[in-house]
Amino acid sequence: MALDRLTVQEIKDSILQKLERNYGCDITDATKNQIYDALAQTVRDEVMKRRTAYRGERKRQRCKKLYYLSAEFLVGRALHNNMVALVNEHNYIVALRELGLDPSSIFEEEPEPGLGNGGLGRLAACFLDSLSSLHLPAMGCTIRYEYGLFRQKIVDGYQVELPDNWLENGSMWEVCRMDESQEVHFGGRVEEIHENGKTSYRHVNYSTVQAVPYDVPTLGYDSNMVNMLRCWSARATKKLDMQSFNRGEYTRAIEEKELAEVISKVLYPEDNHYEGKELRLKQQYFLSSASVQYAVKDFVKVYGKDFSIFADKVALHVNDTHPGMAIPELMRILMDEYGLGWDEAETITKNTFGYTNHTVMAEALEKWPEDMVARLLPRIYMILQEINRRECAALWDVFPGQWERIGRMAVIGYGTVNMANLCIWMGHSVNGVSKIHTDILKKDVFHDFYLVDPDKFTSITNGITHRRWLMMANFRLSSLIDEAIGDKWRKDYELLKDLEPFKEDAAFREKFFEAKKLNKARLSRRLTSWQGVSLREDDMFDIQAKRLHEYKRQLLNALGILMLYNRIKDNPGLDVQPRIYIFGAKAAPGYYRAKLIIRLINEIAKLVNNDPVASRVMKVVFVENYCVSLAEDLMPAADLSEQLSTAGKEASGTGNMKFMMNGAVTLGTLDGANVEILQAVGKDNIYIFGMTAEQVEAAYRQPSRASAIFETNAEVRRVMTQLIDGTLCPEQPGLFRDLYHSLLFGDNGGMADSYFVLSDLSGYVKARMQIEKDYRDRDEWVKKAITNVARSWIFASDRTIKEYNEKIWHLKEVRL
Ligand code: 26W
Repeated sequence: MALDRLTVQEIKDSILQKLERNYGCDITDATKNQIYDALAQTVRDEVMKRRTAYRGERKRQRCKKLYYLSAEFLVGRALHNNMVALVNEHNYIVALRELGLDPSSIFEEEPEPGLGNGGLGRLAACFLDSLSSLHLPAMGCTIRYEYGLFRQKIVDGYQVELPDNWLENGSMWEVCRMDESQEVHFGGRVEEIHENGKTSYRHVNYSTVQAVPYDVPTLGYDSNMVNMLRCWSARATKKLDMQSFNRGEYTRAIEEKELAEVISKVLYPEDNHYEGKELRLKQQYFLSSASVQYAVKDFVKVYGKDFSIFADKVALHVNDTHPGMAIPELMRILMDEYGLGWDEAETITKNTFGYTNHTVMAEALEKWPEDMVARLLPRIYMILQEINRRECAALWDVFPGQWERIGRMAVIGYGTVNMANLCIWMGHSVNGVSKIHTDILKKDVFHDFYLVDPDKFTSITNGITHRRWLMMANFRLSSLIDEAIGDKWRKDYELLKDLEPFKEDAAFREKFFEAKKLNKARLSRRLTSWQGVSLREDDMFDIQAKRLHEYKRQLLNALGILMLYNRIKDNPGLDVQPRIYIFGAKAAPGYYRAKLIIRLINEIAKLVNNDPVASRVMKVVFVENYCVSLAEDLMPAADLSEQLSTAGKEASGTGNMKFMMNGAVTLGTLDGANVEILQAVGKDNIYIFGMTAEQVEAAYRQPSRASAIFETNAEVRRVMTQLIDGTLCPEQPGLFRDLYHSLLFGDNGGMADSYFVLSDLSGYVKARMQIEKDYRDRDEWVKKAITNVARSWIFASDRTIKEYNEKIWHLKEVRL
């Protein structure tokens, strides 16, 4: 049963009516924000109607439900996306135009919820979108951070962080469910109780934080299926303690309240870097406990206390180890609240949990100090100890006498609680996010566990939702695809394949090229209003957009640009393809070197853009505050996608897929999903350079080649010298000494150039020169671009979710 779509007239009437009712104004005197409100309410009504139609259906059909637990959900703006899901974008756009409004300027009124750092959070959002569109029952669970990821300003070339107060004016899309609040307990101690020959445990003297859920509906495309993203917000349970307040102890009364509420105050801005902060552990347990308590209650409501079928009806998935405390939490609830024995609880838990690993960076793996866990979560700690005791005993049978190995694999060892070990040991499935990443997990990071139980390990390559990243972000290309192959690909992503033959059609190629150019113009307009820079639409757009990290090697890109600049200065007649180099990247606020690289890029931009000769063919732009909505403008405008990570370090990457789907050609290393992009498009439609993961591994065991490269390669020597001779930032010639030093000598006793920037620089610049040449053959280039779009179906998150479902979750579709 499909619900009717609103007509243009109905949409206009609804907007006008809401303006009148809510604000007592009409379209002529309404502010943009009021219009956004009226429009968003109209769309929300339509989404909620579908929610009502679906409501209760999953329970009636007694279907299994997935809880996808993730400390981050980077959903992006909802308004336009929901119009697309309602398959009514066209009518909405026409209605807005007929009211004399510019749709995109209304969309920009919506604050973007920045509840994630990067890849992992955005992946969770794409997954929920696909789950809904595939009619699979699921709930996303996360934290409703009052402050999302910081907003980035560039001041004098440096990154400055500003708070992201995205909830300042409330959010249109969330529904508060006070009735489903949960209590989460911290601190206190555990009492042992002996009764009728049985031992049980009681947690006492704890302090309580209330977890209040705010649900955000996620509508499936062209369907009535709505899955909820549940965002838990922390509240003090006790209203202000009026007695102590009256006694004059104002500050203590208020302090207690704030201490509870600080838990959901702010998202930690570190990406791929772990620090054992107590508040972070509190956040993680808060999310885990509230979500699992709810999942169990929801199960009991439908199925009663027959826990033997729990794992058939509930799947819990931990997105990286951050919500891993959900594992002992389920054990606790089953044993302490429902009286199950250890063995039964353990079997259920193991059959319920799946775990995805998203990084092999050693500094990102979570290990909590044992005493911190013991103090903050005493009952959970007891359970972890027992898990550990049994694990070590079991491993002793597999690896007799191998204490060192068992120590490495232990849930508790060397004074820390090792979260990855917990998630692997206590779950039924572990997966990597690309083929090469899974291979590295099996061979290296989790090799010991792989030996014990190889069947537990699977590989599922990441994906992105083509609805947001193609249909919504790139309507020009999307309508062109409709014209060529019809619009069935929108529901059935595999049909994108059918686009491939159109690369031989000259008229289609021309239109494709024009669409790209219009997208470049759109980006240019946005950047003009954003930060006052404009771009030439005829130039090649070369973009690297992702978090700033040494392993992602923005430095390689920057040094490559400097090298080309030198070549042009030496030879002003050099025939080069005009190109705009665009960077978008946030650095973790405490990551000194990453921030210095941002400064370097901005100094290179100054040098190049102000040079009369170089600026004719080069321009360097650092876009401020890279976020989801900026990505939606960047990807469709790109000709070239820079994916430069040191091989073996990037688990998958998903930006690479977004660029590809929008017709950008990849320049990348054999890392993460780049390997599979190469497989999909063939070597003529991608540019691969640099060391392989095996070569990188071998190089760690050899002395560094950095100084040899420096000594033998004059061009490398020159750019290196420019880092410290005042070419860049003459006022502060020593500014980039740290970068120079780390490349040539390494950090305190470590290896020089440990991310192999110098080793890969020549190969990188060579590949760039080849691209120069190839780009000028427009026909051939556009053919490559079309091939990339057509074969990007492999990287649709619908494909990814189908694989998760077949291998791990086993959910059934709920159809009305
Ligand atoms: C505890 C600190 C911390 C914070 C975030 C450690 C690790 C993370 C994330 C796991 C980092 C992350 O986002 N990883 C990215 O996950 C993407 C989705 O699978 C991959 O595409 C990226 O390659 C990976 O870097």
